[in-house]
Amino acid sequence: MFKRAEKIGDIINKSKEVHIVTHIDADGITAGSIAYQTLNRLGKEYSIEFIKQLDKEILERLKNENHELVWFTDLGSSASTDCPEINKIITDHHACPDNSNLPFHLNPHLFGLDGGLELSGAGTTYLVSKIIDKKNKDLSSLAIVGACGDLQDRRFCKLTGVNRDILSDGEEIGVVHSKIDIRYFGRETRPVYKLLQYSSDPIIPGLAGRESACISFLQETGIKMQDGDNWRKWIDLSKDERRLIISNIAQLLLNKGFGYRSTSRIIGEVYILNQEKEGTEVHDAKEFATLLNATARYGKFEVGLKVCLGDRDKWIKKARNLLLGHRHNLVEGLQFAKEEGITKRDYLQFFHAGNGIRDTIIGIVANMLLNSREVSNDLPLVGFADKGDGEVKASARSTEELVEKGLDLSLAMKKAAGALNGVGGGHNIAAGATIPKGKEEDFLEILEREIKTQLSY
Ligand SMILES: [Mn+2]
Repeated sequence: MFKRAEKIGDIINKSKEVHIVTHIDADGITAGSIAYQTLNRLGKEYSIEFIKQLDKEILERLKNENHELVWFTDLGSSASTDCPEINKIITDHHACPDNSNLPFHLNPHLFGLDGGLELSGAGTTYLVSKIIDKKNKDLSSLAIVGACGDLQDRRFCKLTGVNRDILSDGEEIGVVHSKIDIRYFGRETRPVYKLLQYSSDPIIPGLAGRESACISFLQETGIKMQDGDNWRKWIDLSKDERRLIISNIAQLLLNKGFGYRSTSRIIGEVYILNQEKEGTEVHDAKEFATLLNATARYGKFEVGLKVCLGDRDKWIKKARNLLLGHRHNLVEGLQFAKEEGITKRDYLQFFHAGNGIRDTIIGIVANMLLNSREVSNDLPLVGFADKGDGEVKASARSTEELVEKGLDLSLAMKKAAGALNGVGGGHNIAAGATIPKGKEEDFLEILEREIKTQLSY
């Protein structure tokens, strides 16, 4: 892998002008930012664009734009053998075809690693950046944010694989550190009762989704929720208070018959960006990733990019405003999907949001639903959303348990979409596809057949 990264570094060094093409999610934004900063420091001529997915039209346009070099980050692996006219390099971690082991292509899957877990798009891009110049080790913090954005800590409640080496780089130069703490989202910026209310993985029985129950729980535990007019956040609590809450949550889970496996998931590693101010969205890697998800998914590419490049003034304010909208959209989206209703079939469950949920956040909504108490998690969940222009986006989300049983959504979505003249792919636990509108039923049928085959091995 390092040889391949070196080779790609050489290609970059020899080029004068490089155009970066990256994905709109948090991993894509951090990956693109690492590439951007790397080229900036090399004094290259460079530009960047953010796209939802790489399709034939975009490839055709890129070909006509005649860039000296195109650098695909957090995408491009599925199209690595297409359009040889484009002089390109790829640093991606999505599933890739067997014949794509090419000198300009860096992807953990080509080297026997699990790209869904051990290295993200930002991490893969970081490897090239670091090989170009050791000074780029400061960008390791962005690679950690990217890995968290892609939930790469989910299986072991901590980052593993090459992600661990990247973490070591960051710790070595002091830009990031890890610690064991509660894994729920919002340690730094949410009132404690909100952190409990939105808990998932594991869901806290009786508390998740219930604001007043969370408030009573904290009162009964003897935790002061406010400090003057301010709501106390998780980071404002004393060690003893934190310990007490964690043990009471564990007790709740055990009383409800949850086993050690889910109970132990309450705590795990969290990642702190040392140079950021405590209590801001960019101090905790998971919260940073969510802030980024509120930008490019809504077309506000520049906002995410500037925040990654270090702006803590005008652009982070814009990002915070977008985050309010993003939160609102997620809550509405969840509500909308629940009202539409989830249809269960033999090997999958699905909902169709039509125009009710943006195609760029349908995957996040599907994942939140699958982790909520209202939806069973024994079947993968597919969410559809209209994209316009006669196309429909399908986002599929699964669980670690199903992956362990042999489920590979990337393969299944690719096959089902391919059979209908669409495109699909991603990771075994999370994948997406674009298909012609009106073909949803056919798509589900093929997808279901494929899932059945995978699970029966
Ligand atoms: Mn990614």
